[in-house]
Amino acid sequence: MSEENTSKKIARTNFYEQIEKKSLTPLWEVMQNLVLPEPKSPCIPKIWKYDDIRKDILEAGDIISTEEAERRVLILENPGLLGTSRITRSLYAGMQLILPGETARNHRHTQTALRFVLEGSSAYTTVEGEKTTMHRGDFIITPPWGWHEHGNNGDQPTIWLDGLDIPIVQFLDTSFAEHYDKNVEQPLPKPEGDAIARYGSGLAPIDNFSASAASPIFNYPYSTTREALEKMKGNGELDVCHGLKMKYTNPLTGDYAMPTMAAFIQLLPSGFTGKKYCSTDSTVFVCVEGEGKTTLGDTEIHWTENDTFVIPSWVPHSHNSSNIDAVLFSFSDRAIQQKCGLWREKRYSN
Ligand code: 1HN
Repeated sequence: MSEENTSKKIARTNFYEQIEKKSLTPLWEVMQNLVLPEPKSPCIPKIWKYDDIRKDILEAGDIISTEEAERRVLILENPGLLGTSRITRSLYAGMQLILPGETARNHRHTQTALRFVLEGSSAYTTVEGEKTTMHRGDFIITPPWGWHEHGNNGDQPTIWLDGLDIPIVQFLDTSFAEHYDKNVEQPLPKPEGDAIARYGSGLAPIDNFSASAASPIFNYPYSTTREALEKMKGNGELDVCHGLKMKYTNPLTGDYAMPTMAAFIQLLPSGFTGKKYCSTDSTVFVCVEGEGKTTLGDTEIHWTENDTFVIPSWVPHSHNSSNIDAVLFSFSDRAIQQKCGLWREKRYSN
């Protein structure tokens, strides 16, 4: 180093020490880490095979009750985000088990939750005074600050995937939570099925309602979703990257069902070979039906029923189904990204 450069360096080091005491720090030393030319997520692509983790979730049923745990969940923690309880930088995901005869008590929090049911048909969740039975493939939401509790009246375990916007709420320092009176179930002023009849039948109340932050429909049953996909499949062109991909919507606004998170369902017909694609929303996928693979450069993720996998922001990837139709559920933070004008996607020509 020249004499001039050495003295410059010393002057700068001294200056940094001087300003540090005043809680000042030079932008020019960190700017390239703050403003990247394109996204570079610490999130790592990863698959959780259901066959493998199901055993662990059931074993958790032997070692802790819902009463002790509040919610019996194994967090799907991204290996690139260890110790943060995150599956992507902005999202939390976990596998929840509720055993026959159990309840998970009523509480509410500012975090929005979604549930995607993987197994069982005898559990229920109650959201804001309406109960709904949980069936495989149902997409269920809990709005921010909505009361919710779960139970299982049948004789089989029920397992579902939870997705919450916990890291977003953490980042904004807006977490509030409270419990209902211990061991008291919330009142049920609405009969089961009221929300879907009132808002999910192409109808809406003519007055005395205002669109809230989340969709008034809180269970989007798989039976309806699957039938719609089947009907649309043979009609119209498929997207070259996504096959037939639809978003779950709030019927009152046409927006995503939740304010921060977006959720999707897609059908890849048998033998579908998707084109390469990337988007800024790191995405969690669940294989609902069929099997296939997602290719990311040299990495291949092979998925089958109930496997959960994550694709990080801005990583090019392509989906392929096998010789049977595949259905993928997915969720991401696209809803909040789009509201902030941040979301981008890129389609590759090869
Ligand atoms: C929660 O309320 C549930 O209600 C699941 O099932 C997972 C993770 C963190 C905070 C609250 C539930 C959760 C959660």
